[in-house]
Amino acid sequence: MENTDPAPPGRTAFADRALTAYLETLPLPRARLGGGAGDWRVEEVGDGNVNFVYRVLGPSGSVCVKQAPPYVRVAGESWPLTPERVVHEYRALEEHGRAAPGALPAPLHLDRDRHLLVMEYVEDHTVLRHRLGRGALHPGLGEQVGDYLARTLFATSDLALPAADKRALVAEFELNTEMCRIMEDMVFTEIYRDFHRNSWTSPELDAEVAAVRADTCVLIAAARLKDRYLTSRQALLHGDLHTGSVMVGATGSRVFDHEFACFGPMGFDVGGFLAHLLIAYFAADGRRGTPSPPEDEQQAWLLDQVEQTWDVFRERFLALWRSSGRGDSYPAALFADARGAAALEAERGAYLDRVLCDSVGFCGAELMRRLIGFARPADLTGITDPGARAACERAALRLARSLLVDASGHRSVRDVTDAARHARTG
Ligand code: SR1
Ligand code: MG
Repeated sequence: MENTDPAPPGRTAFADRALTAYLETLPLPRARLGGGAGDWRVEEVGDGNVNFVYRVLGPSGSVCVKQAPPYVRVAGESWPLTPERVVHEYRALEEHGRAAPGALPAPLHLDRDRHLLVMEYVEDHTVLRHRLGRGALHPGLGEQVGDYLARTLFATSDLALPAADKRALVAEFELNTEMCRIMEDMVFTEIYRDFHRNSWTSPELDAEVAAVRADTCVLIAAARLKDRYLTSRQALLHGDLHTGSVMVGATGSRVFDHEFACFGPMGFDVGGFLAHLLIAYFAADGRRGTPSPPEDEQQAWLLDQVEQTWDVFRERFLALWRSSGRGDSYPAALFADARGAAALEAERGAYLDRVLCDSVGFCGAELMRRLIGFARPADLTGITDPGARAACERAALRLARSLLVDASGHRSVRDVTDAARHARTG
C-alpha cells in the first residue's frame, strides 16, 4: 500500500511523493513553489535533535516543512515526546512574527493532525553555528538579535499587553509542558547528578565534573534559576535561543525553531543566546589547538557581539516601553506628573538591571549544561583533539561557574565579557 503520510520519518520516493501531493492541496505553499507537485523536489535539511525538516523546491521558490514525530529524532522511539510541540512552534512564529516582522520565517500552514508545519524557506542564509565554526563573522549580528529579543519580549510582557490578553496567551503556552520539562530537567537538574544522557570530555574533565556536582553554591544557584524558570511568566520566550536557532545571510538574521516556546523569564532567552556566543569564543581556541594565544579577530568580534546584543536589547526595550508601554503593569495614571514620570524612568532602568542579572545567571546555566550534559554543541564536539577540547571547555566551565554563582556581581555586560577573558587565560 502506498504510504500517504505527508512526510514520514526516513525519506523514500513514496514519502517524497506523498509530501509534494499534500503540499499541492495547500494554497500558500503551492503559490510559493509555483508549478505543480510533479515539478517539486524534496531535500532533508534538518540537523537538529528533535524533528524532521525538509526543504521542498519548486520553479518559483522553496518552502520548509517541519514534522514532529512522537519522539525525539536523534533518540528514536526510546525517547517519546509529544508531537503537539509543532503547534506551539507555529503559534510562537505567529506571535513573535507579529512583534518582530521580518525577523522570523513566515508561517504558512499548520496541520494539527499530521503534526506538521510549513513555513518560508529562508533562501541564501546559513545556520549561524555553522558559520561561527568556520571562523566567520556576521556583521550586525548582536544588533539584529538584540532587536529581535527587545521586540518579542517586550510585546508579550505585561508592559505591553492588557492582563486579560496576556493571561490567555500564558494559558495557551502552558500546554507546552513536555518541552518545558525537557529544559527543566536538562538545564537545571540532570547535569548535576549521574544521568545516562550526560556526556563530557572524559577522562580529561572528570575531576571538574565531580567538583561541579559537589559544589553546593552551584547547586543552589542552579535550583534558584530553575525556580525562576518554573514560576516566572514575564514574556513569551523562544525557549531555546542558541546559535543553531539563528540563520544569517546578507540581508540579516532570522530566528527559527520555536518549539520550546513558553512564558518565562526574559533572561532565559537573552542569557541563552549569550552563552552560545561565548561557547564559540572558547571553541575558537580548541580549533586552533594552541594554548592561550592572543584572542583572534573572531574572538574579539564575538565578545563585541555579546555586548552589542545586550546593549541593543536594553536600549530598544526601553524605547518600546517609553513609546508603547500600555500594558497593565506600571499603570500610567500613577506616574502622570513630573515626579511620577522621573520615578518610572528610574524604575525602567532597574527593571532592565534585573533582566541582566537573570540573563547572566541563565547564561551560566546554559554554558554549564552544554559542556557536561546532553546536546553538547558542534562547536565543541567538532574539536577532534580531546586535550585541546578539554582545555577550552575547562575555561568555559570557569566562566559558567562564576556567572551562575555570582550573577548579581556582574553588574554590566562588560563585566561578563571581562569575566570571559579572565576565564580564558586561567
Ligand atoms: C531532546 S534534545 C533537546 C535539546 O536539543 C535541542 O537542540 C535543544 O537545544 C535542547 O536543549
Ligand atoms: Mg532547537
